[in-house]
Amino acid sequence: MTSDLASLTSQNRRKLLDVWPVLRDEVLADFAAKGMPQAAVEWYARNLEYNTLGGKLLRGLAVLDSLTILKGRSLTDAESFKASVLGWCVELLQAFELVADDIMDQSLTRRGHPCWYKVEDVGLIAVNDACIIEGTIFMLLKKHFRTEVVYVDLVELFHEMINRTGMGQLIDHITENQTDLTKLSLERYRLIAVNKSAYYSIYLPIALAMHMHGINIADKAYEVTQEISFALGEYAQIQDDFFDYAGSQEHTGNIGTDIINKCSWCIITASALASPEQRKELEQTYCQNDNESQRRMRQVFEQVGLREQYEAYEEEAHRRIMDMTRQVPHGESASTPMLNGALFLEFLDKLYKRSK
Ligand code: DMA
Ligand code: MG
Ligand code: MG
Ligand code: MG
Repeated sequence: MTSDLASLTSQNRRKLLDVWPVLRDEVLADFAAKGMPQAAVEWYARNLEYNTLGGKLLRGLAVLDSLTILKGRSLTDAESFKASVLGWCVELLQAFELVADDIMDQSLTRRGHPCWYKVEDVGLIAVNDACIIEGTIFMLLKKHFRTEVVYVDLVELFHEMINRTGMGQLIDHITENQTDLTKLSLERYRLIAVNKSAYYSIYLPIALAMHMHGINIADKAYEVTQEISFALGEYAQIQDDFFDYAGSQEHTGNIGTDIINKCSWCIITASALASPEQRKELEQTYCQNDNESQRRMRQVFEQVGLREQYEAYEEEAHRRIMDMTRQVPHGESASTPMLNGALFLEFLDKLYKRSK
C-alpha cells in the first residue's frame, strides 16, 4: 500500500470498531421490543459477541478501505458510519457461516476458543443461532438503508452471496471423503474456493463499497472486480488450507481437521508430486480418521516438499494478481467509474506472506 493510502485508511479500523456497540445495542433493543424475554435477549447478545468478534476483521474493514480508495480521500463521518454498518453485515455473514461450518467440519476450536456448538450449554441450538445471526444482517440493512435507492441492490447482493457460499459449502462437502485421489482436481478445487470463499470474502466487501460509491449494478466494473476477486479468493483459500496443515494451533487459534478427508490444496498438490510408493501411502491414509494415518500423511507431505511448493505458489499468485491489478481499466466519468487497482492491492498486501 502506498503511504498516502495507508494514511487515509489508518483510522478505518477504529471507526469500524466504534460502530459495533451501536449496532449491537440496536438489534438487542429490537429483539426485546418484539417481546423476547430477558433470557433470550441475553442469549442473543452472547451469541453475537462470541461469534462476531475476535476475528481479523479483514472483510469488514475492506468495505471502509475500498470506499476510501474509490473516493480518494478520508471518509466523512456519515460515509464511514454507513460503510461500517455494511462492514459489520459482512462480518455477521462470516460469523453465521463459521458457526455452521464448524458443526459440519466437526471442528473443535475457532479463534482460540471452543467452537460455538462445543460450548457447554450450547450444542446444536447453534444451528438456530446461525440463522439468527443471518437474520440480523437483514435487520441492519433495513434499518440503515431502507430509504436509499441502493437498498434492493444491497439486499439482493447479500442474498446472492449467501447462496453462493452455500453452494460452495455443498460442493466442499460432496467432494470430501474422495478416496480415489485421481478424482481430486485443481479445477474442482477452484470451483469450491470461488464459491465458498471468494464471493463473500473478497468480492462482497469491494462490491458493497462500489454500490455505496454509486457505481451502477449493470456496470462492467463489477465483472472486472469478480474476476480479480476470484483469483484473490483462490489464493486466500490455498493459504487457509496450508495453515490448516502447517500452522500451529497456538498461532492460528484453530485445530485443523481438513487433513483427514477434505479436498484441500495440500492433498491435491501432494498427490500430484508423489512417487508411486508415496501415492500408495496417501491412498492408505487419506480419509482414515486416526492419528497414525495423519502422521503418515504429514510425513509424505514433508517428503514431497509441500512447504516449498506453497512458497512457490505464493510467489506465482502474487505476481499474477499484481499483473491483473495493473490491467484494471481506469475511468473518469460515472459511466466508466474509477475502478482502481489499489482496491485489490489492499487485499493482496494483507494476504501476502500472512501466517494465519
Ligand atoms: C470455510 O471453509 C468456508 C466458509 C464458508 C466458512 P473452511 O472449512 O476451510 O474454513 P475454516 O478453515 O475456517 O474452518
Ligand atoms: Mg472449517
Ligand atoms: Mg468447511
Ligand atoms: Mg480451512
